Amino acid sequence: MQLDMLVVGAGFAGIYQLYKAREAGMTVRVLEAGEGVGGTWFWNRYPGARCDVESLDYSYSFCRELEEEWEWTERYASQSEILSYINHVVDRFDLRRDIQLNTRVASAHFDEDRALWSVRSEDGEHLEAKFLVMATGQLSVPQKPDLHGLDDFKGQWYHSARWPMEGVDFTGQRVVLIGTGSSGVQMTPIIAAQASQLTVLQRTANFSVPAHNMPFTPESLKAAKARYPERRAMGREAITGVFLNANTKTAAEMTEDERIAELEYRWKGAGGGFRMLRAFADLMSNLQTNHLVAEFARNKIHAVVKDPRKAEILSPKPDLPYGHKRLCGDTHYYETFNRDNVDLVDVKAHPITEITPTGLRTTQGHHELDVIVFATGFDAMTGALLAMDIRGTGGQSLREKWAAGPRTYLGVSIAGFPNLFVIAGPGSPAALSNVVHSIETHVDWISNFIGHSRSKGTRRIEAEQAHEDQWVDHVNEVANQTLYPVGNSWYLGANMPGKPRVFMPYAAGVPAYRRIIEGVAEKNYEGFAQV
Ligand code: NA7
Repeated sequence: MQLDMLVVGAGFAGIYQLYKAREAGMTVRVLEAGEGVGGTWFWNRYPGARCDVESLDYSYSFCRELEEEWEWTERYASQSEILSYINHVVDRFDLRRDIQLNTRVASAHFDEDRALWSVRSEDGEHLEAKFLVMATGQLSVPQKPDLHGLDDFKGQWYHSARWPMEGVDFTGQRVVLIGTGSSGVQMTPIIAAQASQLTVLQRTANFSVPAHNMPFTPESLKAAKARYPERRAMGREAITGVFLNANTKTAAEMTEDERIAELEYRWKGAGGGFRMLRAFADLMSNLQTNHLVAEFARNKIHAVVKDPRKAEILSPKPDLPYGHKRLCGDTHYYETFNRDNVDLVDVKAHPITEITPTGLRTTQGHHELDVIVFATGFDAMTGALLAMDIRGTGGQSLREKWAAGPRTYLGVSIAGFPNLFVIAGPGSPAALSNVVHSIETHVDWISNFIGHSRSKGTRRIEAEQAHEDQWVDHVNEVANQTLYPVGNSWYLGANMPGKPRVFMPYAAGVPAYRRIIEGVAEKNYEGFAQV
């Protein structure tokens, strides 16, 4: 079958790309590996799974009626509510008929003579399309440590990103949870409330801020919706694509009292979550300012966690800048360590040595267990793309091209891979932003470019190598002016053994990025060969 466009992935990105392609009168199909739509929100069903961007922002903005009719129930939406929303969008715009579920793409090869992408699924189905859009998500391939003995474990084990549909009942169980990123931080209080014993294995202490999640009342939702256009406009001009009431002053421009008041505001009710990252204008560029915020957070942990040993383990070390890893937004995470049935092990100091048939051993001792939960994250940003055998001109494989790290032009296009686009790809600010906003920006831009190409009758549109090289240099240059490229975050691929250490997102922020890609479009898509 030959189509105008094939889209891989039916999460937020693939669904909107389908909508736009349909609107442009193209023949289009979305291929999705899961048995339902939703991408990351389909797979990540672990207890407590919740978005860390507010629901009013973490939603499509392309349709005012959709914004008006959908009733979010909480400030931060749960996984199930987001999945319902996505399904609502799919049905409301009659998109389901062009989404093919249970179809995992194995390969995509560019046929140069015919200027077509030839795509095969793992089941052997073959499809062809002029344009191929990768909407495969940044966090879709789970990372699970290869622990000796797991196959012989007599209990159950689960990964946060492949959670059983029917859920897991931890009542009366002895549980070990490995990993303290967002997934681990969100799960901990919920598992602790059910399990007879929960032991959290932490490798690196992470910064977490109370999310202050709360239900909307009919009045508060109505009031928020009345200001929706203004809210969206503020989000577009915010560095993260979401309004976080950024402080425009640096820490040095404020008095000690003002600094403390600013931090307290962001820690307490009106603040919460990512607002903390906008406490000072120079938080991510000035180490001294950053230390101030980190110290404030460490003091908060010590104030909440009664056992000084646990508090110390939970406190991120001073050499790790605040926000270099994605900040977590929690609900009673630190308080949970005051429970008698919750313990904490520093597995950097006492590494895991093996899984035994009845438990897990660290260099400190053996834990008898019923359940192991891996909240160990993802092969982020490149994992899903490199899982497929993608080949461009001259048979060049993407795996080879990206062997030393991902290279894109503007985070959407790859030299040597014509008519292929990546939504929210490496080299774009998506991972550091409200990703739904970044997705809409990309899909609109890609759709305009494809419309332009179709109206001109060009066969191939493709990033030029020199422009890609310049962009990669620019992304690195910007990253090196920040405190991000420190530590072992998934932004750097450093959570994956053997993955090249490259800072993948574009750190100049959403508005600066949008102005660049709009400028490129205005100059007849500068940096792209169009033949
Ligand atoms: P993250 O944020 O990548 O967190 C994974 C956690 O798992 C992190 O604490 C890791 O420690 C830990 N980890 C990974 N491998 C191991 C091994 N081998 N041993 C012990 N601990 C390990 O993934 P999440 O799913 O929590 O969140 C991903 C994103 O989803 C998040 O940023 C939000 O955007 C939503 P480390 O820090 O690497 O030492």
